[in-house]
Amino acid sequence: MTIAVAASPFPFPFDAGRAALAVIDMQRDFIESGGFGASLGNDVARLQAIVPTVAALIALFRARGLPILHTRESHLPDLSDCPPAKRNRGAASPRIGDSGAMGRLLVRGEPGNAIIDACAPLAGEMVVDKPGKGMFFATDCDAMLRARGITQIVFAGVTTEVCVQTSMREANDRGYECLLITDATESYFEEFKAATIAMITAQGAIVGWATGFHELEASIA
Ligand code: TIU
Repeated sequence: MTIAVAASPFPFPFDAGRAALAVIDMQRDFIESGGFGASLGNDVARLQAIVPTVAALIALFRARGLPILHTRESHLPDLSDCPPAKRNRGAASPRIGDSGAMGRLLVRGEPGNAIIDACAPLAGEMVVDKPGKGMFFATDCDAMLRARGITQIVFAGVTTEVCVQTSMREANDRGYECLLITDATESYFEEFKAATIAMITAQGAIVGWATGFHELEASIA
């Protein structure tokens, strides 16, 4: 059974039996000072503002007993999964793998690579480490979701135009229906968030749908 959730560009046909929440990269590396995002010169305070809404969205899915998948952008300590083309990018030093205030930047297992406490996964929830910006590249995400019968993905997390949008586009091409929760995602650049929402919903939901947390909550709570 589907529930019509008010969304742009038209109602999203939410089916609780086929839906999962993907929480993208709510990690200290992007949200706290001293992490990877801050090392690139970004203002991490913008991202901190959405934490309560992301936590509420996670709580909504938990209350409904619906599956949740958390991702972490991370690299192996030997950086064998970090191509030089990625490591050498970015005007600023330090780079991925260098030491920062919360350990080595964007390296798996380091304090800064952890998901923030407010969004921490519970036992039984899916947690995926991904070396790319998209959640499907070099991960088991597709198999994990298909094994659970998931064909719809509700997206939250950071950053809107980088890892969230890349993951949403990857999901769309794999046949998933995608719904972005606009107040549960954020960018370091206000204009990039707005542009992302506009471009994914354009052309009749060419990549997917967008709605606010309260619209989803009102429909499925
Ligand atoms: N820099 C930036 O905006 N984002 C990333 O590098 N990764 C994610 O979006 N997770």
